Amino acid sequence: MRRIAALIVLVLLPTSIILAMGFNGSQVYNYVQPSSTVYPNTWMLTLGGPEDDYPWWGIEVDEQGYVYTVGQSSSWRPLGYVPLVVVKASRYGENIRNIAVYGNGSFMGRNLVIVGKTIYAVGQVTGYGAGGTDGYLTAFLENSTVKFFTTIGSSALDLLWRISVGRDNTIYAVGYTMGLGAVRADTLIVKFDSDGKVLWSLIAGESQFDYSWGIATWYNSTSGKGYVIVSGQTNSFPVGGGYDCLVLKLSSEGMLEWSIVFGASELDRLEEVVVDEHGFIYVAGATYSGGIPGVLVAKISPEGQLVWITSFRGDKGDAAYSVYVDNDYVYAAGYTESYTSGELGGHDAFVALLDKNSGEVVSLTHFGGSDVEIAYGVKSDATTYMYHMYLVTLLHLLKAVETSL
Ligand SMILES: [Ca+2]
Ligand SMILES: [Ca+2]
Ligand SMILES: [Ca+2]
Repeated sequence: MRRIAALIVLVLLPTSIILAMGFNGSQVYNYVQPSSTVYPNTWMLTLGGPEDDYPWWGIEVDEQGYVYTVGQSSSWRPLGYVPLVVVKASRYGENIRNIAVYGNGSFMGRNLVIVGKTIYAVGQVTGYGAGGTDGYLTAFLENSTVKFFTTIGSSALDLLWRISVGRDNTIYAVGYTMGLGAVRADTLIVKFDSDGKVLWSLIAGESQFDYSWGIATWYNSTSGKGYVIVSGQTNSFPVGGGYDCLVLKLSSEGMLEWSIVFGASELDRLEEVVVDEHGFIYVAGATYSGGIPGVLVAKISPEGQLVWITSFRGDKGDAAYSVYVDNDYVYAAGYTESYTSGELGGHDAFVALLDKNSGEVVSLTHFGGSDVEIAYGVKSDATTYMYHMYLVTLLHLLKAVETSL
């Protein structure tokens, strides 16, 4: 990375400007589809109204096994604007609580983490901040108390896409900016304390478009050093052609440790990144061939060496949006048009399990109906050997699925 610059950019707003409230499922369409012969050991929760309602990348499973996702609703607009919506479900698929965070602008809820009882969410907002679309971080409780709301951005397009928790409950967020001194688009990384104060922020990129979508943290207990890893795509540093995959590793102080770019001749991009307990990095995204995407998953050593790359594709489009790692497997989730069968539709969500050491695909499960289903997030609960993923259709805010392996 030839150009990486620290900067201080923030616009702080009083927390009272935005509001939150709970609502129950009776105010929207809401149903749980129980286990069936088509999907044994599976539940599916759908929440939404007559307009478009989306979940995005965020999925969390807390210590009690409750599942949380974040998204936005066009069906339910308290002040006329799209709110951020968090949906809480039990591990059996019951809708426990829904929380809307709203104000005089539209909130896209892209990702969330839960620290103790506080829900932290990032995304992009209009009507607040420095102009146009800005990124934001907000923290709130299940009882709808907003703890803080911080925007970050410029008069141009700025957004925050994913977050990760670091040591001492620090929050790292990643997105991209087209202002703040960026050349075209540049990666934007921000570190906040647990009260939403910006500790540092930086942009990274070069002359062309540089986007980052994923972020993960890792603490090396031997050295006592913390790290943050970011994944995305760049065409400022072409190695294969078109966009190539980008991974940056920085210290918790925001100093660049290393960066790598890899890819083939067409569009290659990385979405999410996770780190295992030994500091190995797993990324998932898409690699195109003949204009058709295929699934891309890779493992990278703590020193920045590629350990393995697995890509698989059918004759139609397949891509991953999410990756997770536990003691046994790497999980990649996304959508598939190639690996569908039977009464399932032509555009289904999938979860693939890969061997951590070899990258070999151990299994692939797909799920969906006749319409479009996409898995945007995946988490596993290794203690009971279940995995959770959530899916989206055009009309449904949440479809969470739990399936035994
Ligand atoms: Ca802006
Ligand atoms: Ca750039
Ligand atoms: Ca490429």
